[in-house]
Amino acid sequence: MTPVTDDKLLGALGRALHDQRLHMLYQPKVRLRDGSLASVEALMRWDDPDLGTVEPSRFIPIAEEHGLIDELTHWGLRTILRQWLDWCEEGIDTAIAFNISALSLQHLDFPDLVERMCRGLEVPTDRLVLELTEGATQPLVKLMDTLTRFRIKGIGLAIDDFGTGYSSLMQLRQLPFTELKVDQAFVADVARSRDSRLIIQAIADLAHGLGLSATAEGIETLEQLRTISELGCDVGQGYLISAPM
Ligand code: G
Ligand code: MN
Repeated sequence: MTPVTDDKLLGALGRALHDQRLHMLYQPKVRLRDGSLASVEALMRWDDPDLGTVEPSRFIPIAEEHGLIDELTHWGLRTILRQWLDWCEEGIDTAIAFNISALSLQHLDFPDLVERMCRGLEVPTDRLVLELTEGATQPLVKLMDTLTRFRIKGIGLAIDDFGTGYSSLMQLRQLPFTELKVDQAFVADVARSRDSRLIIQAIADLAHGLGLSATAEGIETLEQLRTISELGCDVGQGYLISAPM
């Protein structure tokens, strides 16, 4: 297939949003202690009739760059909150984790907007977890302000892909996160690499020391599952447990 230009992708993304052709998949995160459902992570998917499947890693940066990210975020939030209501009616009461662009956090009224959306649909705010990728994109003080507003409203905050970006331990200590997600690169290596095992154990200890739960993502084998449990992770997520569905 010929490579698609950003411009073409941007146009197609705008139309896909407008025509409601994006959808959401959900991947369970389970407590390693007893296998119970801790939460589900919502993952955006875009299957375009002309372009085929476009990965979020491709279309999110373009949406961020060209001013479509807020619309995408609002669509995502509406979608997961409605999904939560459907599940609730079926008797499934789970927290839903949603990936947030650092750009969305720059709007000071974003926490209020999220709360209003929850209220509007009568979804308790404590059933929502926002996953943020590490990396300082704005001054710590401002980030602290925004994140604290979320926590006051009862919304959970996970730091995603931890250990690969420029993780600032200072940020981790100061910001009010509730969950730390060990990047899947460490999990992928866990059987072969003593270093990765040491790092996962250290991250899990760090998380617990700071009062956060530690989640390992990208678990694909039984051996990885066993090892990350032994290293102290609380929650697991990955194809072995369930692919996004
Ligand atoms: O950045 P974040 O951790 O939110 O991205 C999760 C991505 O990883 C999703 O695109 C999801 O489909 C993918 N994923 C989920 N479980 C696994 C897994 O077990 N192995 C691999 N390689 N990818 C996974
Ligand atoms: Mn995530």
